[in-house]
Amino acid sequence: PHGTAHHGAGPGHGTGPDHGTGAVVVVAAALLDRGRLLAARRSAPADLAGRWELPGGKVEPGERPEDALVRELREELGVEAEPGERIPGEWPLKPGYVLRVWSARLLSGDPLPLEDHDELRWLAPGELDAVDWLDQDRPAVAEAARRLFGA
Ligand code: 9L3
Ligand code: MG
Repeated sequence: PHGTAHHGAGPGHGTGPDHGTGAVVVVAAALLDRGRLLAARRSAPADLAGRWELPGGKVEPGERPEDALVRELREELGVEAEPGERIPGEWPLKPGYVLRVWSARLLSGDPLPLEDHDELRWLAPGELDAVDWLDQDRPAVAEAARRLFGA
């Protein structure tokens, strides 16, 4: 809504494809409510189904990553959320895709697995190992937990 994003603005200001590396940025939320972190179990595609992730998805061309995060949480979970800090780091996904994570606060709604997930769990800080995270998400969750829970 505030004009055109700059090319090459660097991390945190990607416009779909990251102009530094050419990789598509996938944003995911460390969504917090009442001191717990939301984990979502993927229902698709087949090779990822049954594994748990931080919810999110691909940034669209021209879209700001924080806006993509809000859109994905609305589409996938039916909630309104407010992005907070970027969790430092970037984690490789399949070739050509990288994962970046933001903290987010639940503003309204009760998350439901509306799209791409078949189960949700709110994890207390001591429960973060209770689900089978995607390999790709494991280091991102660990870093988010360090930042957000001091774990
Ligand atoms: N992915 C991995 N970890 C995550 C998310 C949100 C996504 N926390 C991977 C799964 C897909 C790709 O990124 O291969 C695109 O995600 P989506 O648009 O299918 O959610
Ligand atoms: Mg998704």
